[in-house]
Amino acid sequence: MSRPVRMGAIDALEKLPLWSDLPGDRDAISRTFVFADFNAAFAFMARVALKAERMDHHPEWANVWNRVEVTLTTHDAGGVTALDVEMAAFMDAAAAELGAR
Ligand code: H2B
Repeated sequence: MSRPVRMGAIDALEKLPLWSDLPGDRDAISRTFVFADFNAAFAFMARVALKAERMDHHPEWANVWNRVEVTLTTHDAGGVTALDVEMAAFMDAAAAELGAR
């Protein structure tokens, strides 16, 4: 499968108002999701995990109880691509459905 070319965090963020440019040297975007409890946070992660497998595109993330910290970048491209925008938009929609703030 051909992989998308790098667009960079700045262009990606024009489409993703809830995301930020990851501090530091890596071309990546990040968002922290906060849910009501662990159950909602883990439901979010389960939905995203299935999406990640379908896309063959996987987030870097960490979970502590009701909080999920996400970094998206395309390792194969060395930076942010359309795959990250698609994944970020999917996460935004799933998180909204699950009542994230
Ligand atoms: N996820 C992310 N975020 N970036 C990648 O470049 C990537 C991936 N590549 N998941 C995939 C898997 C690749 O390693 C496999 C071999 O297709």
